Amino acid sequence: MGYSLQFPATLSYILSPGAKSGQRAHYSGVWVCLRTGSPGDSLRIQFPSVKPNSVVLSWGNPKGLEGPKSFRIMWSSLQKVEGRLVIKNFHKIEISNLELGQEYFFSVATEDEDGNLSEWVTATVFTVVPPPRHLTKEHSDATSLTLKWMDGEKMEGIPQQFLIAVESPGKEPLVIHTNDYCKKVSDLEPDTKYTISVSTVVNDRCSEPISICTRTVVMDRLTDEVRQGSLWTTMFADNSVVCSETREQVKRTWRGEEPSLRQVLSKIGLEDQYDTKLTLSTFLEINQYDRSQRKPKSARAVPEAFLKQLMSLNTNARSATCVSQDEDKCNAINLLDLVTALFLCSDSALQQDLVLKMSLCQFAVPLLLPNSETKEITMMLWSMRDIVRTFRPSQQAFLKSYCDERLVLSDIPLVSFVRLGKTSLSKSQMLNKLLCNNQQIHHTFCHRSMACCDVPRRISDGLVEISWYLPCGNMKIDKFTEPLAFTNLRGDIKASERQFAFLCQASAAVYIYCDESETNYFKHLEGKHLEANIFLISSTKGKSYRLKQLTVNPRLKMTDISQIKKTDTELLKALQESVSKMLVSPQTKKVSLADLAYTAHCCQILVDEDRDECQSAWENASKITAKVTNISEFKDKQLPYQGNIWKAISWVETECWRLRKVGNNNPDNYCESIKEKEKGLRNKQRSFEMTTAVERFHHGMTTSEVQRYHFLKWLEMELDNLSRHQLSALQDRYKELRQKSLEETKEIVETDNQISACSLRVDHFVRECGQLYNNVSCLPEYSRQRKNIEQLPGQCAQMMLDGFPLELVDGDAANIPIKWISQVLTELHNIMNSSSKLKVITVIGAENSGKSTLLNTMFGVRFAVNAGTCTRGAFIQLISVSKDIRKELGCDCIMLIDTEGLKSHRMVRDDHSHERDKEVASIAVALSDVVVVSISNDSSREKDLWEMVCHAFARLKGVSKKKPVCHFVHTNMYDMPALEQLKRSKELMEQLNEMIGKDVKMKKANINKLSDVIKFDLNNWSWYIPPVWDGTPPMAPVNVGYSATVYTLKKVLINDLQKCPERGDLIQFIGKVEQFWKTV
Ligand SMILES: Nc1nc2c(ncn2[C@@H]2O[C@H](COP(=O)(O)OP(=O)(O)O)[C@@H](O)[C@H]2O)c(=O)[nH]1
Ligand SMILES: [Mg+2]
Repeated sequence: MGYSLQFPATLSYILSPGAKSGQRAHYSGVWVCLRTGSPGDSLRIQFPSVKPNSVVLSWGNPKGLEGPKSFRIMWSSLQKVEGRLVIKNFHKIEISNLELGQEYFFSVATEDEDGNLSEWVTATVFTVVPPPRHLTKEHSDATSLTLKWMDGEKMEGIPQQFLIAVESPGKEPLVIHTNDYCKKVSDLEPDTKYTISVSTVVNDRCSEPISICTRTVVMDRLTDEVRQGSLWTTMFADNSVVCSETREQVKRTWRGEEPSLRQVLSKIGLEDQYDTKLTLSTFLEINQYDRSQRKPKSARAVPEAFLKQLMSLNTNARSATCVSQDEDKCNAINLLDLVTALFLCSDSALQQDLVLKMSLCQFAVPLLLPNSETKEITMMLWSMRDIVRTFRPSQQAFLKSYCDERLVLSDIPLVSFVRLGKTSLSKSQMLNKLLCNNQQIHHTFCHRSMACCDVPRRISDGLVEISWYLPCGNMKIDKFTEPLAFTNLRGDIKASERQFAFLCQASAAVYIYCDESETNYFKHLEGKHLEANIFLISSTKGKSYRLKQLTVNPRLKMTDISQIKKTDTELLKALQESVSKMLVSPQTKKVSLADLAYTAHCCQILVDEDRDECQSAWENASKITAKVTNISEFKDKQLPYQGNIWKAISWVETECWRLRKVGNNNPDNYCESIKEKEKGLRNKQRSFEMTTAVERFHHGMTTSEVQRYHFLKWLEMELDNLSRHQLSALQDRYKELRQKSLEETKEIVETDNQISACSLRVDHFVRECGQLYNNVSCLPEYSRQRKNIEQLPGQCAQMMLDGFPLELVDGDAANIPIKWISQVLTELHNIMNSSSKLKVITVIGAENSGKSTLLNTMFGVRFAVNAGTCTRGAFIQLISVSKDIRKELGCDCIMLIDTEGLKSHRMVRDDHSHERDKEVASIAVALSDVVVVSISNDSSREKDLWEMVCHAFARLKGVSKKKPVCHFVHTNMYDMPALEQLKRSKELMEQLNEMIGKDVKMKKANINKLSDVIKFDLNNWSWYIPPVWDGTPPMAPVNVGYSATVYTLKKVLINDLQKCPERGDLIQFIGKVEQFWKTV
C-alpha cells in the first residue's frame, strides 16, 4: 500500500493484526505542536528493518490508553527535518526515500482523542550502506593477487570509496583504501591462506564486508626459469611438474602484442562480457529469437544463436549457427574459438549448464580452458560436476545392474590425443570414429571438415576437450566394454607444454601424432617419470603410419608395436586394439577428474573450483551432508516439521472443506472435531525448534549472493551422491515391476514408499523452511530465530531466479503451504520491481512420460527428471520475457508448472492418493493459460489417464470461467506417417468425447464434449514427438527431430499465450492459488 506525501519521503503502512485492510491512516499536512499530556513511556522505538533507503520503525501500545489513538512521527537528518506525519492505529511504519549511510533521528508521540500529546520518544538509526557485489579474484601468483568487484545495489552514481582488509592468521591485517573497482594486492607470502574483505564507504560509514578466502600459490618457478633464459624448461620432480613458456612469449604478452582475445570477443559482440560475464538467466529469457529462429547474419549474432540452440539440445547447434565463410570471410569464426570465448565470458552457473547440455548433445566439453591473454589455463572441474550418466560395463551387464555415476567422481582411465608439429591426419575425426558405436559417426569433437572449423583458430590453441565413451552393456553394440574418457589437445604440444605435462601425468595413455622427423623433440623427456603410457602415431611424410611405444626412463626408446598402416581404416583398427588392450590390463591408471585437481596445480593449471565462493560454499554444504548417515533418520531428526505431523495436518486441514470421511455424522459437529484435532497437531508441531541442519541451510543461503548459487548446487549434488545409488536401484525395480504387471500393486506401493523414504533433495530443506515460516508467528517477535526465518522467503525467491524450481504442491503431504508460497512469490514480485504480469504453461500427464524432459528442453529449465516415482507434487519455475516483446505477449514472465505423474488406479494405495493426483492436476490446470497433456506410448494405462485428465478439466469448469488452450503430446513416438497421425488424433478425440458423454457427473455439470472444457486448434492440437535419444543411450546424442519438434511446439505455445487474455501479476496469482485450492 503506497502513499505519496508532499514530503521528500514516501511511506507505506504495515498493517498490524487489528487493522482492517484498506484502512488509511489520517495525515495532517500542517504541523501543530501540542502540549504534552498522556504517558508515553511504553513507546520504545524499534527498527525491525533497516535498509539503504528505508527503515521500518515500530513501537508498543501506550499503557493505560484504550480506544483509538494517533501517533505523531517526525524524522530528520543532521541537516534538516525530513518529514512529519500523523497515523492512526498503526504501530509500525515504513519510511522510504531516505539516503543511504545517513544518520536519521525519529521521534514518536501519542495523541489521544482530545488531541493531547505525550512526550516525544526518540531513537536514531543509520541507514545501511550496501556492500559491494561480485568480489572475484582476477589473477594471482605467489606474492600478489588482483581483486575485482562491482558497486553495491542502488549505488550507481553515488560517490563512494572501498576499504580492503587483507588478513592472514598470525599476521597484522593490511588495510587499503581505494576509489577503484579493482586492486592489485602485492607483497604477500607464497602458499599462504588470506581472507580478503571489501566494504563500501559512504560518509565515513562502512557497509558489511564481502569477503573471499584464497591461497597464494607455491613459489612460481616459471619466472625464475624465464629469468635464467632457458628457452624450454620442463621439470619433472617428485611428481610435480613446472613448465615455462619462452621468454619471448612472456614478453610479447607483457607488451600487449597479442590482443587476439579482445579482437575475437569484440568481433562476436562479447567484449563487455569478459568482465561482466553472461548469466544463465539471460539465455533463458524468452525473446524474439524464440519466436523465429534464423541463421545469424553477422558474427555478433552467433553466440546467442548457438547458446539458444544448445539450450534446446539441438545437436546441429554448432553448424547451424555459424556464419558461413563463403558469405563473409571476415565474419566467420572458428567453432573452437566460439566455445572458448563463450566459456571465458560466462559465469560459473552458465558454464555448468553449457557443459551439461553439450554433453547431452554428445559434444566434447572443455577440460582445460586456455586464456590467450593472461596465459592462464583453467581446469573446468566445477563445470563438469553436474554430469551424471547411466552406463553398464561388462561386469555389470552380467549382474544386470547399471552404474549411475557422477562422471567427475568415477575412476575412469583417461586416453589423450595430442599432436607434435603439423600432421595431415585429423585426430579429431579419428577420435570421433573411435567413439561411435556404428557407421553413423557423430561429430563429438569438431574437425576440419565441419562447417566453421576450417577458419584459422585464434584463441583456442591449448584447449583440451574431453568426452566419454560409456558402454551400454550390450556386447553387440559396445565398442569398448569399460568406460573411458578421451581428451583432445588442440594445437601443437610445443606451444602447450603445461597441458602436455598435465596429460602425461593424468592419462593412462597418451597418443602423439607426429612425423618421424620430429621425434628428436622427446629428448628432453629422457630420464623423467611419466605416469602415462606414451604411444606415437608416427608417420613418414604423412603417407603411412606406425604405432610405436615411447619410453623415456632410463633412456629414450621407441619400439614399434604395429605394422605399417597405409589407410585411415587400418590405423583406426590398430588404435582401437591398442586402447582395448590397455583397458583390460590391471595396471591401467584409473583416476577421477576430481582427484586430478592436484595434478593440475602441480602443472601450474588453475582449477575453477578453487574460486573462493565455490570453496566456502562447499564447506557450508558439506557441514550439512557430512551429518547424513541414514537418510530417513536424518529427515526425522533434522527436518521434523514436514514429517507425519504435517501430513496429518494437511489431511485435517483439507478435510474441513472436503468432508471425505464425514459418513453419517453431522457435518458441523464433524468439522468441529476436525478443527480440534488440527489445533492439537499444530501445537505439537510448534514445539519443534529450528534444527542445526536447517540453521546451516539458512546460513548457506544468506552468506552472499555469489555463494548462494554454489551452495545450493553443492548441496544438490552432495545429496544426490548420498542417495543416488540406492535410489536408482529402487527406481529400476519400480520400472521393472510396472512393466511386468499392473497387478503387483503391493510390491509397487512398497517400492514407491521406499523411494520416498530414501529421497533427500534440496526441496526437502526448502519444504522445511516453508513449514518453519508457516509457524513463525509463535516465536518471540524480535528473536534471532524469527529474524532468520523471516529472511527465508526472500532467499527462496532468489533461489528461483538462480534457476531452481520451487515446490508449489507438497507431493508427500498433498498440500500447498499457502502462507509460505505467498510470501516467496511476493518477494519475487518485489525483486522484479512489481513487473510480474504472468501467463502460465502447465504440463500434466502420465508419470515417466517425459514431461519434465519436455519442459527442460523447451525452456532450458531444470525440473527434476526421473523423479516422478515418489512424489505427486507440482513445481513452478519462472522465466522472464525480454522487454522488447513484453507488450506483444502481454506478460513480463512465464510461469511453468511441472506436475508429477498421474498414476493409474490399480496400483494406488488406499490413502486417497488417487484423489490427490486429480487434485494436483486440477489445480495446475485451473491456474494455467495453456496446458500440455503428455501421453506415453504405453497404451495400457491410457484409459485411466484420460479419465483423470477429463475430470481435471471438468472440475475446472466449476472454479474458473475461462477455458485453457490445450495440446496433447504423444512422447517417444517413432516415425509415424502424417496420415496415421491424423487417424490417431481423430480416434483420440472420439475416445475423449465418448468418455465425457458417458460420465454422469459431467452431464450434471453440462459438459458434453471436450470443447466444453478446453480450447484447442484442430490443426495442431495433437503432437507426435520423436524419442529423445538418437540411438542407444548412453552414447546416443539427443535426436535432432526431438529438439526440432519441441521447438515448433514451443513457438506454438508462445503464440497461444499471446492470444490468451492478459491476467494479473504474481500477487493476483497467489490469490488464485488460494481460491482454487479450496474449491477443487
Ligand atoms: N527412451 C526415452 N526416454 C525418455 C524420453 N523422454 C524421457 N525419457 C526418460 O524417461 C525418464 C522420465 O522422464 P521425465 O521427464 O522425468 O518424465 P516425467 O515423470 O513425465 O516428468 C527419464 O529417464 C528420461 O530420460 C523419450 O522420448 N525416450
Ligand atoms: Mg517429472
